[in-house]
Amino acid sequence: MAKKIYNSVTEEILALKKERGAILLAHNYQIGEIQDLADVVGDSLRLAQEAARSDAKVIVFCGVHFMAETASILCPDKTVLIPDLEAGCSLADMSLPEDIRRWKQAHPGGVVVCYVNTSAAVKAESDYCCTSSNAEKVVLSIPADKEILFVPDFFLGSYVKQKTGRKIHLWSGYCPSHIMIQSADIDRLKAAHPAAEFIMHPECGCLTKSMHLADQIMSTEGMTRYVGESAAKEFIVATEIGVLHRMRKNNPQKTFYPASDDSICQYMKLHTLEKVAATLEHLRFEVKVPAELAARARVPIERMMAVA
Ligand code: CIZ
Repeated sequence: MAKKIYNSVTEEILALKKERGAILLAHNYQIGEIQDLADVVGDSLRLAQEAARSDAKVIVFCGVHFMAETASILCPDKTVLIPDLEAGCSLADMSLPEDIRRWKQAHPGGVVVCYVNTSAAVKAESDYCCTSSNAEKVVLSIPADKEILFVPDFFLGSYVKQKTGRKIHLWSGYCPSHIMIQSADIDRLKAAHPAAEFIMHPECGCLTKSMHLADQIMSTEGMTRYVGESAAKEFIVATEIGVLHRMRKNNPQKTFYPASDDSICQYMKLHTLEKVAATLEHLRFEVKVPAELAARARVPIERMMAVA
């Protein structure tokens, strides 16, 4: 059959989405063009929940691999597609299931809390999952006499340790995009924009040095909500720069300064409109977590959802 001719890639995506009965989910760190076409833009948890809630049988997930896995775990009957299979996560790659097994052996009785930025295989070895928006709540829900093994993000773990005062062992993983943000960037921007509120993601490598300067430390979902509600007119935003698109779009009267122009996740930026169109046309590339692994990985995710 002859390939249909479309006037633009946008038109092609919208037509194919309808034809396939698909929804398009975009993470807050996606390029603006993808966010603008998405049915839902959000953090990984919100997107996985939307995937589960939706009637659509096909989910095009514009985010990184572990996020598509979480969607597949929560909706095993749906087809979860990712436009570029190379869209991985360096932080998620910093912990492996065998690391967790060894860590648990070294700390018998320890409760493993894994950040959402982990593979399904690591989640399957964990007791609780958490996101940056609920990590504190998840940790506080664990009996106070338990030691906690927090994996893989060192900075989020340090923040939660400080906030909760709990005995937490930290893994030494980090997000290469967030560690691009340095304390010197914050000092310079605070001096240049004294009226701006400074909002910071807990994955930031400068966390411990700049934490006392932050007006808010929160997840990307928390940030996008907060900037709409705050009376402030200017914000210094310390996270991956993709999130500024939604902030600017929803708040045209406000000004947003990225804490660092270098805080870019190259994996998130692998998805393009052309690849989204190809995904819908060929129904490729599926991310499917095998049933036995998914059943084990679902346990810490559901515990997190029950708490948060
Ligand atoms: O859960 C997510 O989407 C991540 C990794 C960060 C955030 O704060 O949204």
